[in-house]
Amino acid sequence: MHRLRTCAARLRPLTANQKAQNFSQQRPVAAQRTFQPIRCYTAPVAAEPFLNGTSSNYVEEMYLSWLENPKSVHKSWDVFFRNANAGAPPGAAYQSPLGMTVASLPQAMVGAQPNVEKLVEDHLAVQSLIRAYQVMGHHNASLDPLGISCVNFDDSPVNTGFQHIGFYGLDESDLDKVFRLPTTTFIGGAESALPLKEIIRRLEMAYCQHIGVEFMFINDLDQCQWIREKFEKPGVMQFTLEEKRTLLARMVRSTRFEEFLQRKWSSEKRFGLEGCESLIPALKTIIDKSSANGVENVIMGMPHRGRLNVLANVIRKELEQIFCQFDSKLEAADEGSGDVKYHLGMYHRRINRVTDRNITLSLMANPSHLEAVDPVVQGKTKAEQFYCGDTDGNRVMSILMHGDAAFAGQGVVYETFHLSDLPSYTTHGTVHVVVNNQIGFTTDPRMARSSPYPTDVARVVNAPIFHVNADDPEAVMYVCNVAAEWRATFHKDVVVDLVGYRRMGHNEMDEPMFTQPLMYKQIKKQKGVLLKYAEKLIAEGAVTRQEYEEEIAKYDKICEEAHARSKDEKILHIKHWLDSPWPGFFTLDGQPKSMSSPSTGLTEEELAHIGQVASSVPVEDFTIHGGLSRILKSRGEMIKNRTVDWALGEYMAFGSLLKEGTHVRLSGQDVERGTFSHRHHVLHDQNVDKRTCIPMNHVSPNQAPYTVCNSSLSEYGVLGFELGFAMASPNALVLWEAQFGDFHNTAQCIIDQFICPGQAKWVRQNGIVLLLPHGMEGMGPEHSSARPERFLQMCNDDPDVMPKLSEDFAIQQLMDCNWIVVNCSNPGNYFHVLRRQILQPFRKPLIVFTPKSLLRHPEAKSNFDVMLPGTQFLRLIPEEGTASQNPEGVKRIVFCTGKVYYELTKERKTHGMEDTVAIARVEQLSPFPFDLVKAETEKYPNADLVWCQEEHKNQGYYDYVKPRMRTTIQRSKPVWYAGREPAAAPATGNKKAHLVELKRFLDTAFDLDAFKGQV
Ligand SMILES: Cc1ncc(C[n+]2csc(CCOP(=O)(O)OP(=O)(O)O)c2C)c(N)n1
Ligand SMILES: [Mg+2]
Repeated sequence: MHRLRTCAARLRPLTANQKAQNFSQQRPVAAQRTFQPIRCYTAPVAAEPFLNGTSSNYVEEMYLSWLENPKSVHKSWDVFFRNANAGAPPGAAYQSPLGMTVASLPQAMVGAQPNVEKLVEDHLAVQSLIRAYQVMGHHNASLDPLGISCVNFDDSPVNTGFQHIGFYGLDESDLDKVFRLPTTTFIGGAESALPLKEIIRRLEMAYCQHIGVEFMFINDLDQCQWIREKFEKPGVMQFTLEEKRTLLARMVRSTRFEEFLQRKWSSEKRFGLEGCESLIPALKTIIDKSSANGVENVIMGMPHRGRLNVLANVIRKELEQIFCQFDSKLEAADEGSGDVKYHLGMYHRRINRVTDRNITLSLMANPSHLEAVDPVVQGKTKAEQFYCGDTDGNRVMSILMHGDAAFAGQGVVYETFHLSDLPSYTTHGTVHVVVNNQIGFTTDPRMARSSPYPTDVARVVNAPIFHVNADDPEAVMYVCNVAAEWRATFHKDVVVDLVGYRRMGHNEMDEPMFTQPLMYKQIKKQKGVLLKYAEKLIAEGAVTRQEYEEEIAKYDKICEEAHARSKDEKILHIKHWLDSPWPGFFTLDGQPKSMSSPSTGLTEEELAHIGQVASSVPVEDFTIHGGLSRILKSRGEMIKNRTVDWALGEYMAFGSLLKEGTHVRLSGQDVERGTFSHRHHVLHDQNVDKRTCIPMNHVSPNQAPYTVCNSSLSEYGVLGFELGFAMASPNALVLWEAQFGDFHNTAQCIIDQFICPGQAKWVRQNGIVLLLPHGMEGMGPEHSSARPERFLQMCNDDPDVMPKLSEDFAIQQLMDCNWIVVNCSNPGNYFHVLRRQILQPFRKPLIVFTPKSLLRHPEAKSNFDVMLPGTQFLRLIPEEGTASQNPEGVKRIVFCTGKVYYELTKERKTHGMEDTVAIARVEQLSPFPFDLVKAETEKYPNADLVWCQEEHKNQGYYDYVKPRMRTTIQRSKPVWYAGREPAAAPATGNKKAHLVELKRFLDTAFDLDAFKGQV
């Protein structure tokens, strides 16, 4: 009704001035023609019988057209608009035009003349039909090369096609009638009206051939128009001879590569691309087009299927390097476990032959875990954009490939999509290509997803989805061109769904007929896409058979020659498969440039200066919350007293690194303020909406930028993203903080598959920092444990071997480990370990169990003295009190880590045992400080040894620490346990039980007879 009213208002008589304006105006473009509510609702045109709510749109179309050219509309409408403009009273604007007899009408209009209402209805029907094609045409597209389509639309009616025109109130007699085309279609090309028959034919061509376009859910009119134009305009799908020949050559390479591997290594797994060979020209098209649009760096992620082919024919890894991977006698030259050939990454800079521009292509190494690499690719892409100042993604982009089953099934796909438009995480559009072979291992789509297409997940971010029959390489090339252009134009994600099949089993050894007999009978009959395309081009005269055969022979020869060369390769260098080189960071043979760790301390002035920034508001006229003023004031007091609490310790580390030129990025849920409201890195003006200030960016004029960003509520996606970000450069401190440490388990795949073994599998270092709030504080089973036992269990140091204690033992140990696990008991040590992460000459992941109650604990503060030049991170903090004065008299050393230290010291005081019990804090759990534990145990010859932890016995650190302590003391004494008993849950939900447990294990720790008689 609203639309009718605005339309009616526009039909009011125009003044002479308005008329002049209107006639001289261009016809407004669709984007501008939004229907603003106009307040002239009084125009009483509702009395015109045919101007009902649905017809108003159509009438308005005609009216605008009539304003431009009165002859462009039917004569009856011409009369009507003239009358209406002349101010005809309601109900009187329509007159049967004189002279419009049946005989005088064009043939197409016969029948319509006496009934204008019918004419309007028919036009509306045609509009609905056009819209139906745009919305649902893809249901009728011929997407499946096998013709057995597995897409299930729940029998929803698809009312397109000649046979369904009755649904719209049209019939066969209307087919030759000419209808005006609405502005929401481009099928007319230069024509503004077409006979219905032609309208349908063109819509069928646009929407129901080998391309199915899904886009009408996008809630942006410009974007919809853009897509409509790309697919509806007559003649868009035409290619030059040159383009066709290039496409054929690419198909030859893609197909013959797989055939070559099959011939040479028929019993090796390679997860070939047969049935979806057009993936290669698809990717090449996206890259060519993007390169032409200015992209210089493309970062890709993909699963197993067709990976070797992508390496060979898209990234252009030397073929001999690929072929030699099939040689089982090849010896590994690098340290570490390495990985199978279809997981390795690659980095290559070359000239794009089509655009003649430089392009860097990298394929990220990935684990078997499907889709896990998606956020990692995004993070790496974001970092590359960040470091080259590419704020809109014009120079760096990502391409993600997916399997159909994995794309629909893996939640991380959704998590990654939801990062796509967040300011601190967007990569300004990713092109997704789904290798949709309509099967996942042995499972049919019907059993693998509840949505019609595997791509429906992309709809949540309004990404257009282009389904395309992979057996039509030209259609594939076309949609890939459009996808690349879409990204360049709108900087948003887009999906290409390449519908093909899988000629072999899941891998080349697998028998698919066990489970998909009919599908595979059909596949066996299916002619290969290369052959089909070659025949098409030969028939068209685009190539001769001889040229085609020569192209094949040429590529086969390339393969054969590379194969011969590959036999000379005796050693496998995983280094050659590095996806993220760090030029200049290592020596030429990949070693650290030095093996010393400089002091991580700062001068008094630097500490005071950063402290001052942390306790003030560095911009004018900025009103902060009263509570925050008090926090800043108390920070100021601490700085005056040369002390830091946890938040200030972190501030000192970040601020100083930024000042020294290291980018710092802290990401995670609510990190800007801090889950525990201790951080406050982003200040909010209490009077101006969205006005914020980040004091950390005011430390020094030439400092590196500080990024602190609240993330989406995702762990898997966001941790993967930050890991990728940290991959791009060694000169950044990238930290991910879990809201509570236990939530890291929803990102377990990133931890287990990438962070822990990344260097061993892919010779690639990474300095990511995980901040995991941890501690038993009576908060129940959740929110208590960051699961230290899991991280420690995955450390690669040997519990049973006492390492050689050389001078550079500490740094050598760090160099050899797979990650560093720490639990700092004071902010000074936290400050040092963060700075060490950047100042050490290599990069290792750092896992930090961070405190909760210690954030505000009056004793958990550090003096500037422990942060001055010459000071450093303490891997172990020995007993420094009374007990250390008279070591002979000490009866027990309690080793512990983290917050329980404060509970132990308090209890010791209560028991008056300061001279008989020493307490040592293991701050760096892994790599284990064998040297310092040894020194501490040797210092107290008469003491028994206790490991005390607040966690349950089967959790926490005990299982990791005990064998290493035993090795340190050559098993000369037992290592007793004081802590909670084994349990299934990390903590009790009952506060009282919590306190009883605490008292019990503290009593044990200070009962010198507790372990008497035990062996
Ligand atoms: C997270 C995860 N779960 C299970 C597997 C085991 N797996 C390997 S391939 C595969 C089927 C994948 O199907 P699809 O995504 O369609 O790719 P296709 O193999 O068909 O190319 C499965 C289930 C895996 N690799 N990763
Ligand atoms: Mg599949």
